[in-house]
Amino acid sequence: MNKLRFLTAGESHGKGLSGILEGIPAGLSLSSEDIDRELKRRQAGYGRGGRMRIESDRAEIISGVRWGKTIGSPISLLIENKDWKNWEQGMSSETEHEGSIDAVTRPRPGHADLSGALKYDHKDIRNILERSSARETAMRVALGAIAKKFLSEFGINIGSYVIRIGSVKISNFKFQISNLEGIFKKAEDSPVKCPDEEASKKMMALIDTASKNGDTLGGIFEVVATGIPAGLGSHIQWDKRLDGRLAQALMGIQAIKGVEIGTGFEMSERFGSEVMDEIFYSPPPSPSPLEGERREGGHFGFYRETNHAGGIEGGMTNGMPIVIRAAMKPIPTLRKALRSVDIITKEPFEAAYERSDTCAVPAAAVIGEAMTALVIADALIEKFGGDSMKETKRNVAGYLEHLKNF
Ligand code: EPS
Repeated sequence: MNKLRFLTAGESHGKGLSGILEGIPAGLSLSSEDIDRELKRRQAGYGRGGRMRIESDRAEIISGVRWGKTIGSPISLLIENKDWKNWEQGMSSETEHEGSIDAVTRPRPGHADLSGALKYDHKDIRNILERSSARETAMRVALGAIAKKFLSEFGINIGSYVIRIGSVKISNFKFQISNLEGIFKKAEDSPVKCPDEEASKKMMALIDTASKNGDTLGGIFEVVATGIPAGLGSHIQWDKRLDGRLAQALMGIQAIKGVEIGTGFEMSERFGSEVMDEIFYSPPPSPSPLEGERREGGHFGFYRETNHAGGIEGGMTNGMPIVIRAAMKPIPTLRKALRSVDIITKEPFEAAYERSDTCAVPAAAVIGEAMTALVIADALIEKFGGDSMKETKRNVAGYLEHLKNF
């Protein structure tokens, strides 16, 4: 069975991040600009701290691409940490530099610090925090950019926007498929990635207040994927269900504590008759759904007028856009003191401050897009296989023809 899989490596203040993506068919056009554009989007966003002024992420393609096209072998990437120059001894792999910086012995509540130190038997929490840091998400976004490029060849597009930061919620907002491009564009123009201008201003003011108070903020973002044919994922086994796979991917982003598909939690408060997406039919466009105009959920005849299910029923895509929401907790590194206990002296103290961000929800939305792209690309490759883009496209076209004639 064909599969898309990836790994990342790298510490936040180490030399850099590396990543390997295996399973992209041969013949996909790919340049480092495709990747760097997404890296830049991740770095933007109001509420970031001093580190973002140091880094300006760029991916170097190490393997898997020749003369602008993938060749079918694993694609590996490198992203340099510019901050490394300040940590060359403190994060060195050489024994001779041992002890060149003080050990971190004060675990920050809300971080991986204490559990990681206990589990890996480290008396220096830096050995945990360097990898648990969200710096690692730069590589996920880079690999996700490749998945996005791959999906765009099949008319699948993924975007995101922020709908809440702290107590400020988006208003003046109605999700409309026909208006999605406009929503994405407005979000891209907002410093907090929120398509509502008024709410954006309030969100920024709240971030300023949090920053002034030495505090931090979380929020909620929404990822939407369009152009997806019915039938990705499967109902036949728990680990094949696409909603479960997406939930894991989104929940696996640092600081994400809740994931919802479609109107998830809200649905649970309503009657069944109010929240099922009723099924309609109108003949598919001629000559072929691939060439004809695509209508979300309707380009193969069957369509829905609502999307409470968020594009997934029975663990399978149903042809409607996939809509996922993820809740990020406030960043746990804060200047405001929190009580904790030193792991060596066992004495209580008020948690030590490390430089950090005030709010990273806009960045998390871009990371959410990347993780969504990697999962959907995996599901597409699993269903259609193909070692070359030509073969995968032929397989997809054959399936779309089947849907049309169903
Ligand atoms: C992070 C802490 C901050 C963030 C970092 C994630 O870094 P530092 O400890 O160097 O100030 O800026 O995010 C990034 C470096 C990034 O590229 O997003 C953490 O502890 O998770």
